[in-house]
Amino acid sequence: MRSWISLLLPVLAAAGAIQQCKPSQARTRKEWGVLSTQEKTEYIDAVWCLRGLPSVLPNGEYPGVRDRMDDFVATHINYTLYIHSDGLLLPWHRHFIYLYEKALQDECNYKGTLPYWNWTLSTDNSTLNPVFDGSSTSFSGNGLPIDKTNATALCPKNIPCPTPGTGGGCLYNGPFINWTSHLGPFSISQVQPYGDLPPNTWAYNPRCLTRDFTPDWLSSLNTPSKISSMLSAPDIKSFLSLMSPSTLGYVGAHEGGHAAIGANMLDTFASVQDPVFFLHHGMVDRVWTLWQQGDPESRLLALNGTGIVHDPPTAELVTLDTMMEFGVLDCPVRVGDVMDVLEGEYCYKYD
Ligand SMILES: *[C@@H]1O[C@H](CO)[C@@H](O)[C@H](O)[C@H]1NC(C)=O
Ligand SMILES: *[C@@H]1O[C@H](CO)[C@@H](O)[C@H](O)[C@H]1NC(C)=O
Ligand SMILES: *[C@@H]1O[C@H](CO)[C@@H](O)[C@H](O)[C@H]1NC(C)=O
Ligand SMILES: *[C@@H]1O[C@H](CO)[C@@H](O)[C@H](O)[C@H]1NC(C)=O
Ligand SMILES: *[C@@H]1O[C@H](CO)[C@@H](O)[C@H](O)[C@H]1NC(C)=O
Ligand SMILES: *[C@@H]1O[C@H](CO)[C@@H](O)[C@H](O)[C@H]1NC(C)=O
Ligand SMILES: [Cu+2]
Repeated sequence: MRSWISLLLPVLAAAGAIQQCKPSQARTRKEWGVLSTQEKTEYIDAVWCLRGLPSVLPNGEYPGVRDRMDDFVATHINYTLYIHSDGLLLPWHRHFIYLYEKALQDECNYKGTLPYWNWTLSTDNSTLNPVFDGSSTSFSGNGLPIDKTNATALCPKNIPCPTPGTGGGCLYNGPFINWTSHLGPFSISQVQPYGDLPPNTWAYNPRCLTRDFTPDWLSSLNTPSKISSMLSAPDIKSFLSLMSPSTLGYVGAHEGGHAAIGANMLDTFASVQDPVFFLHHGMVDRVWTLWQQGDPESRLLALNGTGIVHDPPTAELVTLDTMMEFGVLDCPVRVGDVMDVLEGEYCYKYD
């Protein structure tokens, strides 16, 4: 038996079936702000490139899917009710943003890695971060201010009610000023355990990309002290209670980032339509990775929660053998195969 395996190993390795990640060769995902002007431009160009490629999903069946970017949007919509506020949030989104990074590299010749948005860096009441300064090397800034007279305030149960945002309308500066959303919008009330996909889920509804900067969310949920509490959380359950609690009405740093950017980014189903989604989830994945690596023995394979949004009591707990689906983006993937960013297909680290 042993000799069989040792005979087979070089063959498999040569065929590419086994690619051992050498930690010293892992590629580094960096904060947006430390990239050079050229690196930023290359990333932004690659995102526009993906937008220009044809979708894999057939447009006849999915009218709102117009391009390769929308393959990612539609896949996320399709699995939304299984991958949020539960035990699949971290593993599913880790693989999802990896597939996006790979598409930028393989299909758009992007040479860099997926950047992330450091929630606590240079946040102020107008820009959140240089990611959003509206310059030609940003992700564009806020949306235009809209009348909020009749808007209903979004008030989670575990933080003070945030002051309403300062935007709400279309982007008006920066590289994504002409970016369009094609799918949705969907309502938060459609995010229900054991719910169905909303009616007309795949309808084509072209419109501008919107944002509504609401910094109060960050100052409650994504502060340096919240991040250090997360990094020192004794177990995955307490980690998740700060990152993304599953109880309905409660929020964590994951929700904080979405809500601080606001508008389209607050659309649980279709938030992927804002290209900055991937920088926010880069940070979510980074904090999870740093936590895991802080005590690999107890944390690397730690899971808690179910595979149904908001962890209803009757849903099954996620295990390392739970399979996750990615539609046309990839074959189903075992949760156990995404736990280590230096194993299997992965070979990356964060600065
Ligand atoms: C994120 O920003 C904070 C400042 O608020 C800083 O202390 C921390 O080192 C930053 N992390 C990275 C990776 O840039
Ligand atoms: C942002 O802060 C500056 C000074 O710190 C203040 O002048 C300005 O009014 C604030 N803007 C908003 C929208 O709160
Ligand atoms: C707010 O609601 C009131 C009462 O329904 C209505 O008269 C008003 O036009 C609305 N304002 C806006 C800005 O939508
Ligand atoms: C956005 O579209 C308008 C009108 O089509 C055009 O004038 C403008 O140059 C475009 N801006 C960018 C950044 O592509
Ligand atoms: C994981 O979470 C569930 C609730 O979703 C809870 O019942 C269970 O005890 C937790 N398990 C661990 C090991 O924390
Ligand atoms: C949505 O999920 C179902 C069930 O896994 C699958 O059959 C279908 O192809 C998926 N559609 C998309 C757009 O990912
Ligand atoms: Cu998501």
